[in-house]
Amino acid sequence: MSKIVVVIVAIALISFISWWFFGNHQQAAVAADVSPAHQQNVQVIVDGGYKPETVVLKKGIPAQVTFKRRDPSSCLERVVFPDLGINEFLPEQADHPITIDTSQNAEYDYACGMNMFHGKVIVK
Ligand SMILES: [Cu+2]
Repeated sequence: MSKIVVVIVAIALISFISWWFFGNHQQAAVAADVSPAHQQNVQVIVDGGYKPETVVLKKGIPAQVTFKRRDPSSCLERVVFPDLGINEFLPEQADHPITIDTSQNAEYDYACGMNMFHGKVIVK
């Protein structure tokens, strides 16, 4: 009887561990709104990190990601897209749009100036 209990506990433990390591815990990505003027825009709030962390843009439609920095710390005052050669200052409490190239499928990682906080823009 106790053997059965041990086996059940072991199976439960293994399932939990594999869920923990291999399960999908990512927060949902947010898609940009496409306006009638054929332009897409999505807002990212900068406040102790990036919210949402991942945004999805439609390929082939001009796009801007508008960063709004609520966080006063200097850590998040710059946003860097290494693949796009973008390194810009984000004024506090203001909308700061950044134009993203949507001509091809891509995943652009971005980060704060010190590479501590990370986000991603997906074009597809
Ligand atoms: Cu930083």
